[in-house]
Amino acid sequence: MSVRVLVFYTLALRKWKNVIKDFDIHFLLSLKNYAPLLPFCTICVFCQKENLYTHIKSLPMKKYLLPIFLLLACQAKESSAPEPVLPIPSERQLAWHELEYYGFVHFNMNTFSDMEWGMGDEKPSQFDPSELDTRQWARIVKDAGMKGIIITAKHHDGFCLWPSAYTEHSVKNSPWRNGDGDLIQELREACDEFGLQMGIYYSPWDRNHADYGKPEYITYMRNQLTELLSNYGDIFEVWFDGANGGDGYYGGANETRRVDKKTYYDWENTFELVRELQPNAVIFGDAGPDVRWVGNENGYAYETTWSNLLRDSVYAGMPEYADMYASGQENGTHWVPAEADVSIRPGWYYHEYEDHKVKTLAQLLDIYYKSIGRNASLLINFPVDRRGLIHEKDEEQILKLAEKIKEDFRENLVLKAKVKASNERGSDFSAKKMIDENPETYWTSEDGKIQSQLTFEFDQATWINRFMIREYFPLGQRVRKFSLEGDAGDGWKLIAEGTTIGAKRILRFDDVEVKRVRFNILDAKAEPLIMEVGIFDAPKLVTEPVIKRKKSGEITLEVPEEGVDIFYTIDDTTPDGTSLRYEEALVLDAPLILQVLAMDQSSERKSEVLRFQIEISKAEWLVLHENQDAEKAIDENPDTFWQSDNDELIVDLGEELTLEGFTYLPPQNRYMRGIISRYSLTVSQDGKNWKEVSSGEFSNIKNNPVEQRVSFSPSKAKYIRLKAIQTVDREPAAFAELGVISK
Ligand code: FUL
Ligand code: CA
Repeated sequence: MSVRVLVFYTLALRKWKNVIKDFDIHFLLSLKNYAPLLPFCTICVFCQKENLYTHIKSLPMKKYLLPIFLLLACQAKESSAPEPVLPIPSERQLAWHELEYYGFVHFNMNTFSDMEWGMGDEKPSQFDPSELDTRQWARIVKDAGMKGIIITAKHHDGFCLWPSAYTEHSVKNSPWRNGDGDLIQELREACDEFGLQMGIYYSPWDRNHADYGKPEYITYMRNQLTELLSNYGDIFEVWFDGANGGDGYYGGANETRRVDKKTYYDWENTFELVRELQPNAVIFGDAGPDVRWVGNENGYAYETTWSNLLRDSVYAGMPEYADMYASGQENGTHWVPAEADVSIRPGWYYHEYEDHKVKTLAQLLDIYYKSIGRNASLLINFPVDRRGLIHEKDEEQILKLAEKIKEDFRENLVLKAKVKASNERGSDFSAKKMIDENPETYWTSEDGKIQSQLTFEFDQATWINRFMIREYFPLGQRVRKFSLEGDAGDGWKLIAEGTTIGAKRILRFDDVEVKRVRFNILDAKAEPLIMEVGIFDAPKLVTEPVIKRKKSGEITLEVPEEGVDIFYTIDDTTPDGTSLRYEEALVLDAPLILQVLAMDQSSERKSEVLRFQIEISKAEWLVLHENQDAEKAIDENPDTFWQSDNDELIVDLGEELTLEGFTYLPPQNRYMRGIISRYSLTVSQDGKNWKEVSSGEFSNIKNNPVEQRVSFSPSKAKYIRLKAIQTVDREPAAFAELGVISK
């Protein structure tokens, strides 16, 4: 073939490629094979030729057509979709992946018994919400941007939220709706009204049922699942909890009967039943089979998170699961993606004493980025309260998160960039497919080309701090190593690096100004497939500073994001951007009032102003107890405490002061023991002669274990002694922190 002919072919091919860009290439190819069989010319219906073949024969340039078709054919072969890399998701898993974010509701007997794991001996009469309103849940969940709700139909204590025909331990024997209520049905209606999906949590472990541990219980469980999965419409997820107190830690009604978690539930047949009744529902469990537990209850997935799992090595409730399997395996045999579950409060169930412990926006945002941003779905729990409502504080926080997520992803800057890939597998898989906002299209490279660079170039220097990337996972998860670089005009600099991508990976980094961004795929199991890329410039998170104090008296103020400034005053005026700027730890001449404010000067956003009463420092204080842990009662750390075996705490203040009151912080850990409810406070100038200056009760401290502030008439003291007259649980008195109010 002469060079001229070759050049001609190439040019002709280019032109043809443009013409047929939007044409189905397979259709054209089939024309080549079947043209003689067609009754008339399909391409040019007006040419009156008998068929395409006779048309081609009549063309003057016909001798070039065959080579062109051949070249096209080669081209077409090259741009056929790559082979899948197993394992790949099933249809039901694909549908589940689209949800990404949904709500959990823990509401059941524990709400009324004030427990996390009820014993199973509770009475149905205890279940009595006063204002239960599933529409309120659905409205909040919807406003939060979530796509569904999973409800604890039956928890470990065995109480059922629907009137099951197989037990008396259910709503039908409760005062709620005079025993005519069906909470699952009410939730179904609310979900339908708000366009949400509904999922069912069902605890296999049952502390109430007399047959638990025997084969009869398995029949009971299947009967109940049949009710739940037949009578309430489409269920998107069936959540089987792996917890089982039979591990020996917790006593309970039937704990004497140990079960073999691997075999007792006969999962194979139980799953088959679920499949039969709800073929589209995914089944959640430690070992899947469809969706797996992330291995912690903090809502975090791991930097490396594979959707692949060595599923046959895992069983629900296995002790080594979290360490060995939770992050998935590159060589995992089955597609079992991770779901991160976390409660918006410390407990899964509502406890009034956690009203002051609802997660902050900074914490929730962190959870969002570390779950959805790390190839997991996110399931945030609302401990619905005794009224039967999501608590106002929980609502406020979850809506703040929704607002912030919207803000962070408001504008996808990638749409303003020119995008290029180091290699493309034909026009069907061009780099543009990563920014066409179509989840069905993707960029990929030619066979064998694994290491790749994706470059995004802006017209002008642009500030960025988030990079989002998604693999086209229907053909398997592939990428095992990547890096992200930015160039402001003076060469490429590393911004971030990592391992897995999966369904979605979001990289969060400090603000950087760039003209170009380059995403390098350094290693993958096969040709990488990228469905979507996003680049964002999220506004800074401006929340009130967190204050911390050391025993030395030093005060530090912290905000979650760099670049946000803190301003403060100590003269009782309200701080603003012209006040003292916080730069290093403060040592202040207390007592005084410290007022603080966080501010992002670039956007002028401000936090609320916080006011702290700063008391004299504890630097010179001594606890008069032999026990070395006693120090924890005055170490200015709210998370440490000391439990005193004689119910009292004596402190030497180091100098004589005029006191006007004292403060007491009860323990703040999850299982607070020894909270003082009635006390006596005595003071002394010499450590020998004591005088009581205050006594009484800390009302509601059990339900609201916040710092207690008590005033008394001014008294001189070098020593103080706080003695418990009574503790909430009759345990020895515990002190997280003792403080004074001085003149
Ligand atoms: C755990 C249970 O023991 C907790 O009570 C809660 O339901 C949580 C979601 O799962 O395994
Ligand atoms: Ca402490």
